[in-house]
Amino acid sequence: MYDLNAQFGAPGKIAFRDGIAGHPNVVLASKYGSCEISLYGANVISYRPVGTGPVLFLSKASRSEEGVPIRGGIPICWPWFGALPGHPELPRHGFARVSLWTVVETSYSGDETELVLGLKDSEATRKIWPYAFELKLVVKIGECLKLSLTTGNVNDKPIEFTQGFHPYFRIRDIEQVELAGVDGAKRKNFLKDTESVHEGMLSIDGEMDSLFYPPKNGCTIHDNGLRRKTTVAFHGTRTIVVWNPWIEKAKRTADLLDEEYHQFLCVEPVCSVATPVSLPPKKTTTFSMSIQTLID
Ligand code: TA6
Repeated sequence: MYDLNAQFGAPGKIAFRDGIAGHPNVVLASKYGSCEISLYGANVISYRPVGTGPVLFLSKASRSEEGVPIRGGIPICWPWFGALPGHPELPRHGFARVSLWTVVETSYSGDETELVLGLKDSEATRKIWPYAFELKLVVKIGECLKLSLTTGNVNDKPIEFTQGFHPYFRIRDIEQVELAGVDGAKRKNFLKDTESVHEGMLSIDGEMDSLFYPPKNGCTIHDNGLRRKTTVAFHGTRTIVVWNPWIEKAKRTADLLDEEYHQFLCVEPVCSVATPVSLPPKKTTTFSMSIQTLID
């Protein structure tokens, strides 16, 4: 830990400390607020702008174990989102969220503090996904929280993958929130296997697991309980998954307390769930998201 603070730390801006699954966490601070990132999974486990409470949810039952994803924060789903077709034996949402990322660099200015994390292929990853790759995640905290995920194809042939940010947004109560930005959006309901066009605001009154094609590259969670709104903007995709497990699925989820479904809503920018990204040799592609919480 001392070495990381000596090499990458900055008093009052960037600090490393003991974290999840026995690996370091990094705390980033700017004049607008702070966030904390686990090197395990490159998961932004907390974000707290000045003047508001925690923006992200972390389950009290989340297990701090190698190989087990963190239940909450912002899991990085890569190189596949959901299940990998034809491979039910492989972990959902890929292996990036259960891998140990390395610190590439840190920096700060008057307004923003930035962390760059990296992940490359290994013997373990090549066993389940037989390609070389270079991943880079940039986390930037300023007036909003920005994440950008860059995939580098270091092979001499194209690679195909899907990806997503899977943020757990903390709310006062699931029955007191509405999602704006999906009015007129095509919707694929994964639970009923139906397609429709959504009209108006989206409220949650049961298990929700749907893909939406919002007309603009952003949507806003209005939390009437906490009287705040969280805007999620996304670039490099125009699709989001909205998920809440509700009562029964929460009970079946080992690393979630039965009543915790009340306290979060997942609004997940996802990239090419229907048709994978095809990245030519030696090229890179970047997919990004920004989050801003304001009093509503
Ligand atoms: O949020 C979409 C989703 O694919 C849901 O179907 C649900 O499985 C959720 O992700 C959580 O997945 P996890 O593997 O983290 O339990």
